[in-house]
Amino acid sequence: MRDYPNFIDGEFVATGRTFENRAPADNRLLGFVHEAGKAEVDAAVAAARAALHGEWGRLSLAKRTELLYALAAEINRRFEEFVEAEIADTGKPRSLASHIDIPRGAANFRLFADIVANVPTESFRMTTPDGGTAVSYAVRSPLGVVAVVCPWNLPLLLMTWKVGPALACGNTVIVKPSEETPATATLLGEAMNAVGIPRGVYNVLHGFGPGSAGEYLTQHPGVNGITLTGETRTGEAIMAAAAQGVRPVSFELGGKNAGIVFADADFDKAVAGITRASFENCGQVCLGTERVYVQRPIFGKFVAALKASAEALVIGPPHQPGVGLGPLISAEHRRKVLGYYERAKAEGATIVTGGGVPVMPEEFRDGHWIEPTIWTGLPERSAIIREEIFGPCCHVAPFDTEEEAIALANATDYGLATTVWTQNLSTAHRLGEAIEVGLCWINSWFLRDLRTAFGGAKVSGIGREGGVHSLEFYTELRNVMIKL
Ligand code: NAD
Ligand code: 6OD
Repeated sequence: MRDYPNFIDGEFVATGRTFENRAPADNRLLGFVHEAGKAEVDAAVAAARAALHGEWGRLSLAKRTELLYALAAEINRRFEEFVEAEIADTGKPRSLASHIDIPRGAANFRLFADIVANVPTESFRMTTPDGGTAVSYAVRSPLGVVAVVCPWNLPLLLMTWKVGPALACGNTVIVKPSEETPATATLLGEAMNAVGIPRGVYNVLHGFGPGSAGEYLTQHPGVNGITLTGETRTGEAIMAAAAQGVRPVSFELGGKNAGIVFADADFDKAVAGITRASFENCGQVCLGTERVYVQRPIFGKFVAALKASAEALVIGPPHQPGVGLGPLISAEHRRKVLGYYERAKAEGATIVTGGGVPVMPEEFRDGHWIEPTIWTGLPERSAIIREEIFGPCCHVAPFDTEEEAIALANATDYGLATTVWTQNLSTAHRLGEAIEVGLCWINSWFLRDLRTAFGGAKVSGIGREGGVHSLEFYTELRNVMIKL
């Protein structure tokens, strides 16, 4: 049984209030999480402010970079512990945790240390009105104390995707992990201490959103900026909190992403790509595809192949070899997803495959398992096609022309990502420009280069992070003008 205390000013801090942490794969009790209240939020903000103006603030960029490299190495040294902690909290297949989540956790520190160490700032020379000369240059300073509010689907990956650039830019952070996944953020506190990151630079507050650590943290006037990965309605609540004090926000929010498959696509690659996009991480990926549009000449063949591919996914516990689909994160989330499964049935969808709960071996009966599900035949106005479900499911519909595919993809309030499958280069470029999203993958999905801009359009987010774009949020840019 583990305890998940808060991490404040370099120390693990228990509180009198705890809540249970259970494993999604079998619902076994993993341990107790210590909920932070207003006093812990005050303490974390004070520690983060002190570090900002103390030892951390005085470190040279070279030393900061060295520490972040050491941190990445420490994550790799304790790789197995991080993998097992992530697996226990999320129930995801070991192959995902060990090939995606934890390696990215380390890479997020290495890469942003490199970028910040190498990014140039602008400088200009000008003739002044009196005929003299002036030179100006830009200086970047840290934003300050940054609140990092995190979801549960890729806990370490998404948390370090924010903490990496924030620390590389010289900020201090207070992380609020999801109440569902406290483990890896807590473990990272140990890694921070082990490599000598000064106390107060990285703080972790556990708890919930409204009426708990999330709300208290984001409302705290000592927080200079807030970065959130989460649902769109959480973004709305946090944006209202950030209005007090006119504090900047960076949001990566929900999606209802379209996959578009043209008749000229490499068929097998498209089937494999959409299978990943719809079912990876049990569909709990903001970039996932819950709406698939397939050009009519290949529609029937594609639906049959996608069905076969979904049915070939092995549903099972994280350590089972060959497993492709883990459980959903919680009983509550499964109730929500199954609600959509019922609704699809009630609305007259054709259930191509799935639609229910699989029978699991006795020891996993209490896990939050669900079948990968494919529907056809629903009208575009259906909630199944309009609302983010965040489960292993997709609706597949036919289209005829490129214009129609673009219109269908754009007919949503969301604008996070799309995946397009075609062998026609011109079609690819046209869709890359026409689809109203932050991320357009062609003949690929979730292919990441951390130097590139990442974020969502419309209600899917505000701002872009990644590469030098992260500096826009995590630093203040000052212009220095010198009259010579
Ligand atoms: P969520 O919005 O419910 O919770 C995210 C975090 O916000 C949690 O730590 C939660 O405790 C906190 N929170 C909730 N309400 C709050 C409030 N009023 N004030 C302060 N904090 C609050 O999201 P989730 O269920 O954990 O994650 C799934 C959602 O995240 C999906 O909508 C998914 O699309 C989105 N997501 C987006 C991206 C992206 O990059 N765009 C990535 C991953 C997940
Ligand atoms: O890869 C990333 O940097 C990123 N932010 C992924 C988001 C995945 C959403 O579930």
